[in-house]
Amino acid sequence: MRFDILTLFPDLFEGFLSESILSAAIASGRVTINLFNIRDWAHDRHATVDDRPFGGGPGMVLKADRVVPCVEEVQAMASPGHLVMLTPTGRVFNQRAAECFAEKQRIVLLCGRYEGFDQRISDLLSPDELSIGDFVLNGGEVAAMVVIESVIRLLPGVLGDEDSARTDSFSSGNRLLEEPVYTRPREYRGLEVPEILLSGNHQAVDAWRQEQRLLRTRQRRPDLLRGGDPGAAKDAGCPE
Ligand code: 6GU
Repeated sequence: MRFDILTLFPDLFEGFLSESILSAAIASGRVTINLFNIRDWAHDRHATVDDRPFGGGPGMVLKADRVVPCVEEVQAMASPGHLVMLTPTGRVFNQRAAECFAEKQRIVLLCGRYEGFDQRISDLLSPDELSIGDFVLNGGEVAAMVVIESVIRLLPGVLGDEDSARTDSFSSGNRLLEEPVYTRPREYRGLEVPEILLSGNHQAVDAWRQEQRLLRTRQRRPDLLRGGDPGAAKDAGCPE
């Protein structure tokens, strides 16, 4: 799978991409990641990528005449990828969208900064506009890392334990939060590991775990048990 990242801050990705699971996925050839600096498409003397918004107001706007040629040239380097624009005004990314993205050959991630992208970038390129939640970041880079990490860990051979990704909370077959887990020591600061986990009775352990998942979900995320609130925000799901 190939990712192309278009950003004004390619250096932000260095530490992220050198993390062990990601760098192993890259080293094994399962994943290729290319970084492009949008500023390289600014050919004026000051390498301008942004400008003041028409109509006034705070902040700066990313210029269409820098971003559009950048996306077009990067897309033309190979069979065009699924174009994702990271923006707080997009549909909300979720595990279902990650599962869909994991089926794709190539994803192109466009990261913005400042007040936003000139609207004509979306009008011309029709990207899949994605947000990672209802909070504001300084730019799309951290959101792009969220997308990349959640997708790569679903690719075959990337995680050591094959079914650890499939049993995750929010994966297609599982709409419950995960149960509490414990490891040694059996007692820490007066807190004991639940007796049932030490019983050696696998059936009883499985039953306890399932009950804990339900309890936790009912307490913390009752929305997950209602199976989707019709009034809720539009989430990303599967694009086309
Ligand atoms: Cl994708 N970008 C920015 N700037 N802020 C966000 C976001 C994206 N998702 C949530 N907040």
